[in-house]
Amino acid sequence: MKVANLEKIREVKMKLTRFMMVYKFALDEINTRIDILKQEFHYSYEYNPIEHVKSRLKTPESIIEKVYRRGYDLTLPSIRENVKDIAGVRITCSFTSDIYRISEMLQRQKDIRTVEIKDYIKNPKLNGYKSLHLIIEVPVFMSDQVENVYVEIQIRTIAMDFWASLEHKIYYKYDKEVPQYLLDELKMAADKVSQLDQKMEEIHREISKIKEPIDSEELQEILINDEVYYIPDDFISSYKDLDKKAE
Ligand code: 0O2
Repeated sequence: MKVANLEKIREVKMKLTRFMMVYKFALDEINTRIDILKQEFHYSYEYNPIEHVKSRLKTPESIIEKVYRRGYDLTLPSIRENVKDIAGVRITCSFTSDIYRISEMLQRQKDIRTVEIKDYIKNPKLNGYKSLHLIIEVPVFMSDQVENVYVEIQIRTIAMDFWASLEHKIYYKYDKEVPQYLLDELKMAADKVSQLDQKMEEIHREISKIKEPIDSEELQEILINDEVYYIPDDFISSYKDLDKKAE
């Protein structure tokens, strides 16, 4: 390889590394916020609405494929403005109501700007695909400047995720030409997924009405990071005063 070419590769590599790094930081930022929401829910309500979180950076090949497909300019400013899913996070929840709860909690954060919402749950795709997609913009504080970075967040239930993973595999197995009978079967499976999600939500609502028997000793314990903190009686007897001071 010619020296001039090596120089060019080095320069592209440097520019692309810095470009991609910012998206990695945006993912770190969002993952931390999701983790805080998850922990807060766990401590406050003893309930975890988030089953798992996965994040990924779009590969340079996949970025270029989208740029060509959509006819964008192959420059970094154009990619930054047009390809809004370079940083992607997928949140899997237990129930449909959790999806909207998580989505609102994220969008309410003051420094997050909601750019776009695609609600494929209220308006599923024709093949049966369901998921809530948000494009948000999050600030990333670099050493010399703040960069506002687009992140795509997909939020779905475990059942929706199960369906989407299988559909994705089938789609690529058949090189995007899936036989009609399989498309029909997938659509039927998607309807079953919706029924299952609805049923699970109903059962969840029913069981959350049931109050568990309370042990007062245990109730006076706070468990944080596997550490048990005991609430002194004085805190409880002066609770009203404590509350007033906090107002
Ligand atoms: P990857 O590797 O998952 O990121 P486009 O990005 O141009 O394809 P658009 O309109 O910009 O499409 O975005 P949209 O509709 O919000 O969907 C983008 C992503 O949602 C896809 O990313 C998939 O992850 C998921 N998705 C959308 N429709 C379907 C579907 O019918 N089946 C499945 N399994 N997933 C879907 P990418 O870019 O395809 O890939």
